[in-house]
Amino acid sequence: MENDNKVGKKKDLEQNISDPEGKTMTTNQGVKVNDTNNSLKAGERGATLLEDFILREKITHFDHERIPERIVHARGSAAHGYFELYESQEKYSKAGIFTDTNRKTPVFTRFSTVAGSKGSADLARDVRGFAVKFYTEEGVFDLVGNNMPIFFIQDAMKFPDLIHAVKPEPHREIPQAASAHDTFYDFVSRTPETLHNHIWAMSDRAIPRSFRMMEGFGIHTFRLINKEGKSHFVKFHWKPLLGVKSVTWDEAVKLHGADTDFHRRDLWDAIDSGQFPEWELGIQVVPQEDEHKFDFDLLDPTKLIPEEIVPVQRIGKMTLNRNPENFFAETEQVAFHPGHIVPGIDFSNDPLLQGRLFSYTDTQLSRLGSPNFHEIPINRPINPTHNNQRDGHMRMTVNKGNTAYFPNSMGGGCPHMAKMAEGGFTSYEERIDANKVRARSESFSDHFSQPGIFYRSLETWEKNHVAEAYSFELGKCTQDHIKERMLWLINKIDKDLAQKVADNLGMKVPSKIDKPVNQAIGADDDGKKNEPQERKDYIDKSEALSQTHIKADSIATRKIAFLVSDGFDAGNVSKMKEALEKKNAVVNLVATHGGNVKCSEGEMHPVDAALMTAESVAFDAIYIPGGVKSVKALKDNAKAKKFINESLKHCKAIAIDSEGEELFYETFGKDFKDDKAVCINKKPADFIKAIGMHRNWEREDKAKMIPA
Ligand code: HDE
Repeated sequence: MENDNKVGKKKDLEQNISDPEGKTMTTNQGVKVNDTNNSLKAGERGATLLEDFILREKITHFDHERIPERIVHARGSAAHGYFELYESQEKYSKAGIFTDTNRKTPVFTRFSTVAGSKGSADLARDVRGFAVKFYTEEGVFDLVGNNMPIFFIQDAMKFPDLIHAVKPEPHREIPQAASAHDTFYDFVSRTPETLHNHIWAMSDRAIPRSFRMMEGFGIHTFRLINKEGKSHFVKFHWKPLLGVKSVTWDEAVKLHGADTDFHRRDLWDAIDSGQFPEWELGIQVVPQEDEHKFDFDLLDPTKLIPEEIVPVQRIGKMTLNRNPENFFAETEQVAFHPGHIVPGIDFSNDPLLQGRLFSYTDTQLSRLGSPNFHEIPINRPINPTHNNQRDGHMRMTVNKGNTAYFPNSMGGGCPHMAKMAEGGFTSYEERIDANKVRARSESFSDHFSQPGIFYRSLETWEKNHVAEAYSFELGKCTQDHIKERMLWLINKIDKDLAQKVADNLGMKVPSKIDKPVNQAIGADDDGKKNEPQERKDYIDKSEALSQTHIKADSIATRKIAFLVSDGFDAGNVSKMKEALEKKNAVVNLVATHGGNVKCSEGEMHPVDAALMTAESVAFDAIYIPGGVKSVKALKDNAKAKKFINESLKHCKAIAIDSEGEELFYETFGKDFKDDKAVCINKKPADFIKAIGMHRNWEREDKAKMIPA
């Protein structure tokens, strides 16, 4: 069902799949191996012989198994799927994926964190990468975006500085996958263009519940080019059908220990169980003539276009429906590049995008080791490629003929160049008349307005989380002058926010900072000053920026823990299980012991997780059914009580039936009897509604007092 387009990527990859089932072991040269356990020795206890080609081959290959991890976005997970277009967008673009509604374009999508190493924890506070490779019939198109609509910096020149500042401090390689340290804030506090992306990173968007519950953004302004050669500016969006959901910071911290692979596992399990994640592709289109109609510069990647000003049109849907066969071959070796575009799509002059166009091929040369990385199965296009590029490390293609140049007559002039009518790529002919300058446009100097709009758009619970995140991060910094500069800058975004953070830090919001302003903001002394402009509140709020307004109350794929022990009420459990599974939620029996657990009817049920290995943070909601014996055993189990207290603290939905009440009241539950998401002896439908809320944030202030 996956790819019924002309040349499916699945079929293409099958040529390279190696299945060992029923096969004999061989060396890499195809010689059958009779013993892979013992090396060749001079006598049973003798020295190993150099001639042992089987040992040498095995060890040599092992010695070279690792390749350098990505310098950024090293930690990631990916899946295959397809993209379908709802309606032709030919008025904007001539690209096949945006005009042909009969296509099912194969995609490979990789999600990632940015700062951490390949083995770091999934729940780090960080931006998430959201990179989609479309294998279109006209070549590969990569949309290499993030889960936040803006970036930290405006010019590619500053990328190495940003990354060096956030990565572990170089003298002692601490901290791993965390921005909460001096060097990052030293940089941020001197580079106010970072403030917009930074406040997003302080919000709950930086600790998603799941990759499947995040938005994606192309960030930069790109161009769409139609058949007539007319250009429209475009911003790309991915809108998840499961809504945008996050965990609390306390959960994120606990998940670091409980399940470092939480997001990776979640993506894999959902696809494995047939619950395919889906995103709609949205576009914000701006006619060429409107380029200068905004309060910000369209080429500035630290700015978004509020959806109230230019609505997002949903033009198609991506479904991820197949897990990779092999992590290294596919997820690790996939090479994305914002410069991989097809006719009908083009770049804007965003100076960050322009720099990226260089970086991505360059990095593959050291990461994958050869200019032939496009031949690796996961990277090769589904349409044939022909050109005069030749040779290099690990070349796979066997090129025929004796010409590798153009023009040629000896090869019949082949491969010949494509005419435009045959789909040949031509760049948009933008007129440029300018001096060559190393400078930044004055229109890039507004750093406070959009962080202000973002903050004002959040609901109270989201604002509280932002204030707590700033306080935590700055609380981890040791240098007062860095914290002061940050407070001074936050104050420019929002005075209340700055005051809250200052109170938590036990500091004052400075009315001025010691250093000359230009030093604090990163401008130089050479007359090229881009003084930050004062905040302009050109709009008050944008609803689309708050998670609260991104409605999706489906409980599909949500994990519900049923806390049980022997003797649990069989009737309650089967009624609740049936109702939840009908809505595609995942029910896990979490018991006081492993193996099987006996219900009140005497039947044995397999335990999904024993309490000793299970943590509440791995679940979205909990259910405590009745059953006298079961409840008694749970009452004697400290972990069961911790499980309930933590779930309360994290504002999760909880259902309790019959004798289960006794256990609930032995926890902090007794203070939450009337809570909106606590369902005591209610119908399964009420519990389903409570889970659909994701969290009852109204509970948060009181629940924070639970010392779990
Ligand atoms: Fe990247 N980025 N980036 N980046 N980026 C990489 O490419 C770079 C930027 C993004 O799952 C690297 O193959 C520069 C913005 C994603 O494999 C590298 C600049 C956005 C991924 C690189 C940026 C991104 C990368 C590292 C500033 C959002 C992971 C390994 C000019 C729109 C892709 C690699 C995957 C990966 C460079 C800024 C997204 C070094 C120089 C802005 C999702 O080439």
